[in-house]
Amino acid sequence: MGSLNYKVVIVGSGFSGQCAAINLIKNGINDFIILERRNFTGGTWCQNSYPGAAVDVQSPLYSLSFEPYPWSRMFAEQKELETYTNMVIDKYGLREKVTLNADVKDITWSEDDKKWHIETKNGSSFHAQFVINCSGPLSTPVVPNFKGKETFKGESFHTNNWNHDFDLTGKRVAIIGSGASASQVIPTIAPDVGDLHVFQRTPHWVLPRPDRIFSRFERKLLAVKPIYKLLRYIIYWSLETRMIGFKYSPWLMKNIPQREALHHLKKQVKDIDKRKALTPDYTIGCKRIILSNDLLKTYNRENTHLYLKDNGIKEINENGILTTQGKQVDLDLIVYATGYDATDGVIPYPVIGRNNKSLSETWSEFPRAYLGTSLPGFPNLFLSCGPNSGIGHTSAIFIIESQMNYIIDAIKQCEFKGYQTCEVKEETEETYTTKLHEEMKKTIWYRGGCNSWYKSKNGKVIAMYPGFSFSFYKITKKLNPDHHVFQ
Ligand code: N01
Repeated sequence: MGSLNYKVVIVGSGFSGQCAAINLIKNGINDFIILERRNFTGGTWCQNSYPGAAVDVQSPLYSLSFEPYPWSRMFAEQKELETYTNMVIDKYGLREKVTLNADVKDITWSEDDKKWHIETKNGSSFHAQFVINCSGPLSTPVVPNFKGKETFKGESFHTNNWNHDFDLTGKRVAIIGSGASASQVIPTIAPDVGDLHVFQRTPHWVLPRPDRIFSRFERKLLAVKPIYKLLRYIIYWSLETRMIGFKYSPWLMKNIPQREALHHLKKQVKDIDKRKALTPDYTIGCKRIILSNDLLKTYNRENTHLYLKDNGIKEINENGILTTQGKQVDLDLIVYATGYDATDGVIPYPVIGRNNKSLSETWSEFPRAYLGTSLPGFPNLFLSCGPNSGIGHTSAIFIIESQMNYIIDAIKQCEFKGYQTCEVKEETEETYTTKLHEEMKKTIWYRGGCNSWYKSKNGKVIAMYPGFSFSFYKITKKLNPDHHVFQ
C-alpha cells in the first residue's frame, strides 16, 4: 500500500489531539489525520478507568475553554470526563478524522520533499508537512521489574489497564505505590475486598478535596458560556496564586498547606504510629499533592495494611509478595499503581530529524524543547505537553490550549506565507532552556527534598514549567518570527 499524504498528522486523540484538530479546523485547515494507537478515541480519560478515577483539578477549569459543560460535580469522575471527551469528538466531527489501531513505529524527516514520513506498527505509512505529537506525557505505564514478578499465579495489572472482569469481592489485594492513582483506588476498593495491602515506598502529602455536587440549577448555569467563563476565571486565579509558594517560598508551603495537611492527617488517622508512617519527610508540593477526603481514613480500617519502605517488596512469588522483613503476603491480585515513564513517554517512538539526527541523541542529557514544543533540527515537528510544560497548580488543559496557539500560528505562517518549513533557532532554544533550568532551581520541585516523576535520572526537573500559567500563556500566544527560521 502506498503512502497517504496529509498537511498535518496529529498523533493521539486525547484532549491535546482534539484541541489541535479543532484549532486546525477553525483556521480552515482540514487536510489532517489523527493517528490513535488504541482501538478507541479519547486518550487518557477513556483509558484510565480504575475504581475511583477522577480529576484532581476543578472541572470547569479542567475542560476546553471554548466548550462549556454542565458538570455534575466540581471534580468530575472518569465516566463524566469520558462522556465530555466523546461529546467534543462528535461535536467537531473528529471521529471520521481518526484512524484507530495506528501505533506510530517511527517518524523520519526527509529533506528531499521537506516532509515527515510516518510509519505505523501495522505497516501503514503517511507523509505530512507537519506532525503534532499529542501522545500524552503520562501514557506509558511503568511496571517495575520486581524479582519473580512473572511467577505470580494470581491476577495482576497496572492501574492504567484495569481488568473490570476481575471480581474484587472478598479478595486479597496488594496495591504497589501511593501516588495519585493509588490514592483513588485505595479508598474505593477497601470496603469490597477481603484484605488490602498497600506497599508505600514514600508517603504523599494529602489535602482535603473541595468537591461538591452541583445542583440542577447550577448545572444549567454552567452550560451558559459567559457564566462558565466567569467561573473558570475565579477558579483559575484562586489556583494561580499558589505558584508563589511553589516557586518562591518553601516557608509559605510549610506554613500554610503543609500545616493543613498535617491537621487533615491528624483528624483522619487515630493511630499515632500510622500517622507517622503516613507523614512525608519532604516539603509539600515537591511531589504532586493528593486531594482526598477519604484516603487517609481508609488506613483506620482493619482490613487495610500499610507496608513501609523498611518492609517493602523483596520479591514476588507464585502466591504473592515476600517483604524485606520476611513476611509472606498471600494474594489474589496485585495492582501496580507505579506510575508512568515521563521521560521517554513524552514521545514514545523514535524520531529522526534533519541530518539523520535522532531525538534520543538530542535528548541524551535530558529532554528539552522551546516552549515545551519545538526543537532545532526537527522542523515542523511540534510536541503538546513536551518537556517542562507541566503545571502543578492550575490545569494541564490550559497549558495544552496555550501551546496550541503557538503551534497553529507556526502552521498558519507557513501556510499563508508559502513557506515549507518552520524551525526554532538553536540559540533561541538554548537561551530558553538555560533560563528555565536556572528558574527551576528556585522551585519546590527542585529543592523540596523529594524524588518524583517530575525529575530525570540525573535529577533535573524535566516535567514542570517553573512559572505562572499566565506567563506560559503569554510566551506561547504568538510565534515570534525572529526566533524561527522559515524556508
Ligand atoms: O504515579 P506516581 P500515579 N517499588 O508516579 C511507587 C497524574 N494523575 O499513576 O513515590 C515500590 O505518582 C512510587 O513510589 P515513590 C498526576 O499528575 C492524575 O499515581 O517513587 N514503589 C509511587 O508511590 C500524577 O502525579 C490523576 O517512592 C514504587 C507510585 O509507585 C501522575 O498522573 C490521577 C516503585 C507511583 O506514583 C502519576 O500518578 C492519577 C518500586 N520499584 C494520576 N516504583 C488525577 O487527576 C514506583 N513506585 C486525579
